[in-house]
Amino acid sequence: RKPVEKVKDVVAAAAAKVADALSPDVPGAPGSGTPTLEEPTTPRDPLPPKGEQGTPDTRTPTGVETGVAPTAHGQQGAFLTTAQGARLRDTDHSLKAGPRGPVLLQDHHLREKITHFDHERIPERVVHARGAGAHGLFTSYGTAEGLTRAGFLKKDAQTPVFVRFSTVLGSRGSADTVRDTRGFATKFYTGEGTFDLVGNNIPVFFIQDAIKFPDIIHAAKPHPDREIPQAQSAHDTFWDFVSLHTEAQHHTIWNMSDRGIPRSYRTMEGFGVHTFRLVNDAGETVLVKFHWKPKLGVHSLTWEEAQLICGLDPDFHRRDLYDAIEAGAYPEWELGLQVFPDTPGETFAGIDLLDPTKIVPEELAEVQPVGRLVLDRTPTNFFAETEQVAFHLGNLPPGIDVTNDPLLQGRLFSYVDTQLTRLAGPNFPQIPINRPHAPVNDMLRDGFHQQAVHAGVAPYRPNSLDGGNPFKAGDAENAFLDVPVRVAEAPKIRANPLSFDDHFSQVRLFWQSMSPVEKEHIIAAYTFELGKCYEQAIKQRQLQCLANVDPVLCEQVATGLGLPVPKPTQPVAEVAPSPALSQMGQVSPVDGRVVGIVVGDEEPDGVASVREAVFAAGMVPLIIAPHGGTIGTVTVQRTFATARSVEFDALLLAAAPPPAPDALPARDAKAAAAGDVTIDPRVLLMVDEAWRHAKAIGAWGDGASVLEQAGITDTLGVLAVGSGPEALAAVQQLLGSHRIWQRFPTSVV
Ligand code: HDE
Repeated sequence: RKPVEKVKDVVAAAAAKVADALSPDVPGAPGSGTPTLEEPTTPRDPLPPKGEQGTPDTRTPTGVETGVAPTAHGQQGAFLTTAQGARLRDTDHSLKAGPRGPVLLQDHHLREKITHFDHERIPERVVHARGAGAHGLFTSYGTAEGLTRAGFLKKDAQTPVFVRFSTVLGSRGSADTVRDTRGFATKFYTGEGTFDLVGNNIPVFFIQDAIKFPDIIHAAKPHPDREIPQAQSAHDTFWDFVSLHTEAQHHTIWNMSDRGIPRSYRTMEGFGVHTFRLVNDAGETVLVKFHWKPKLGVHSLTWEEAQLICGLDPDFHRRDLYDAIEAGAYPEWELGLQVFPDTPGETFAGIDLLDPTKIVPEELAEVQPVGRLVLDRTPTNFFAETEQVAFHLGNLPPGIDVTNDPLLQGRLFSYVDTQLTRLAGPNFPQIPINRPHAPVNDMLRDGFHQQAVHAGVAPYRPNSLDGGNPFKAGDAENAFLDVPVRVAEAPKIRANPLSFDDHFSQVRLFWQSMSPVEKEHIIAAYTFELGKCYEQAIKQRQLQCLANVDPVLCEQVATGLGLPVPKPTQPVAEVAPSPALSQMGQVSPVDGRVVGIVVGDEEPDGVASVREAVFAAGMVPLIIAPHGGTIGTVTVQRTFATARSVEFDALLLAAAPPPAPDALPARDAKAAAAGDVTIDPRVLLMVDEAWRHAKAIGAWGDGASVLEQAGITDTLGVLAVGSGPEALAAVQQLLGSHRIWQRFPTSVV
């Protein structure tokens, strides 16, 4: 007999012995009688790539095709293999000496599987650890052509991009809706080299010099002893630092405003923060600040919503981004530039353009649109793309250059440095998400995780052995130009320009530009955050800062804290407000807004057509019912057990569902039994919260009686009307203004 058949006999005999040896009371063992779930037995073809998603670029960093099929590591093929491609019979049992062990060291599959698993995690980002990303396309209007030679800003140029949004303070698993600054980092894969615009949703920063970055971050991160609080600035060390290091006060007031709790990444502005220098074909330069303006307007959550969502849906912003893209409501921003003459003083209207704690109000320098960004693709793999993407301010194409902003200069060092640890070595630009789309021909060699098989023997210049390659490019070949700006002749010194000493005038500018409702929110935020501090001295010191900003702000926060109102230590600045800083008064498109529709056990009149109409308006309808499944012809997306008002931008009530006693807490069940409550209390809570958060509420048919029982008699933005379409039309119009602002109290300011 052939040896291979003998082996098969031996294997079969061993298997039979194993089966005999297995104790029948082991679940799933032959003879145990415990049913096992059936697995598919026929291999199938690999799954096609996710809709519209391109395969990773397989070019080496030298631009040469590797020839490796991009799906080779897709883990979607029919047969399970080892990392080396050997097919496997079993991945459920380790190799043992008999069924009762011990496990054998020679089990290479066990060791490979567990060793790889043991090393799956990489260090999270030291800041901006929590994030979500998406792919998209940037289309240039050509309006910046005269200012820069950058090809991606030429008319109609289209550039693929990857954007990562983030919070700053929290760990990778922290909640999305905490009060914090948001990162807005964009990688433009331009044909002339990658351009990374690594910005935030707040146009200023806490510090003026990069050397203070470890200080502000150590102060803002959780306390080193107990590692709490997570993803919060409401604690002593943060307020200790910002009240002492008063250049942080401008950024801080933005955090305390509604900007610190965005409704969605889609409704955030983005800012490059620093001033950059553009250079055109003629070598002429201008100074610019980058702005992203969201198509949907700038909108925020209320503080109560933000807190509730931290518990109810910690992935709220991430989910919102993915859901919007997958529903076809593609998030969109316009890129704009504030343009300033490149004068030797690097100031504009008396504002130092190198001071990253200052803005230039849009009323003084209009934001000029230069292109449009549309995000239309979610990542295929979170780790490979969103986690491994590595941004760096020094990734600049010809036509864009840096300035002497000391914060920017320090950042130029920090990003690559941190990635050396986070992505384990110097070859992270070769990771698919980081690969430039421009052909690469560098002389960087070797290092951990080198993916390229570099040909040639002379990765040095000058050489004769590789024919003198690679050659240096000049103007004609579009080489990057370090703009030869004059460096001032000055002593070597650790100091700031005098203009950097103004720490309060723009804090006041921001405060003065807010509407009364926004001012109320700012007062409440300071009162909350300082109220969470333990040290009286820290609270008093921060109140001292607020006294330099505005007497009403200071007095109100002091009253909330029960502390005396300090006198200002310097005259309160005279400033002209900048209306562009306020979020109120905008009317925005309603795309992707979420409308909850409450129904009962039976399909109410008009619900199906209202649902269709919500879709047709580009919004997202979610039917909320007493139970899952379907109600008549409509499918249920949320039940009274899973829904909470904070998920919706507006609420429509099409029924007055009665309480379901067994689904109620004891107190509500008692009230229901007594006949005091005739509507499910969870619906009443939803309506109450929607009202409190100033959301539009529409009702028709039986739905009107819910408003009555919820005690909502104020008709501001609450509409009981004759039919579903009428209710929707009214609510849709109100949604354009985001909230019914008049519902917030403004008694104080
Ligand atoms: Fe960052 N920042 N930063 N930062 N930053 C990082 O780089 C740093 C600053 C910003 O989605 C780190 O790869 C220093 C301003 C974003 O991957 C690190 C200073 C602005 C992201 C780093 C600043 C930002 C980062 C951590 C003071 C807005 C997330 C992980 C000089 C204009 C990018 C990493 C992503 C990430 C350093 C200040 C935005 C440590 C030293 C100002 C959006 O390198």
